[in-house]
Amino acid sequence: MRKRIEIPKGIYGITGDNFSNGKSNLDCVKEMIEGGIRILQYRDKTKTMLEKYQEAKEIAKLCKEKGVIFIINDHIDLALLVNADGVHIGQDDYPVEEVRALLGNDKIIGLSTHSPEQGFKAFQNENVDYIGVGPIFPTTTKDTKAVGLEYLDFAIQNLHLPFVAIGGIHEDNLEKILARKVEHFCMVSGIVGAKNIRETVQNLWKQW
Ligand code: 3NM
Repeated sequence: MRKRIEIPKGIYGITGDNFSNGKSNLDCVKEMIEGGIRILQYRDKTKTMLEKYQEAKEIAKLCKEKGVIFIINDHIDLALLVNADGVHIGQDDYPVEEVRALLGNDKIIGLSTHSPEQGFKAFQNENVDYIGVGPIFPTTTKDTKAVGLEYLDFAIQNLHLPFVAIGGIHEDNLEKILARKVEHFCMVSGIVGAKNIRETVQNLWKQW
């Protein structure tokens, strides 16, 4: 029986350079880390693999120096090449077992889930270290329909594995998430799109 690898609690940072007003992913990451982020996912849907490799390598180095857990979105090969701490995959990516076989037991695997059924299946799979629960509110960052707070409430009550609340979370609805005392939450555009990323993250910690 594999024991799940724990992920740091609090704010889970994700890159999103189409929201960062021209700031590079690396610069956004620097500011997020200054703001106190302890887990960071490299997510980029526009660059070539070579560009992603070059950028992720830099970010991996920075995360290692700062003791920040570094996760790669989608690309298992890239995660291995830059020696990331793990990968985050979606429902349409390779099966979790295959990804686990490639990565070994010591890497983190996160899985996006969008329904109680998907969440429950992930909970029963010891190869999944944590799941994403969302999108809770409508978002333009990902092309998936919002599932609402109902799935988050289901996860809180039934899914005894770490989960990250994600999707459409901004200052104006954050209270609905924090009131539920979630252990992990994520904002992409709300953080990388902020004028001052470091201060925004620091304020989020205060509110959490
Ligand atoms: N994954 P924002 S929602 C990357 O539900 C991502 O799995 C989601 O971005 C999921 O905070 C999402 O800008 C987008 O809405 C989150």
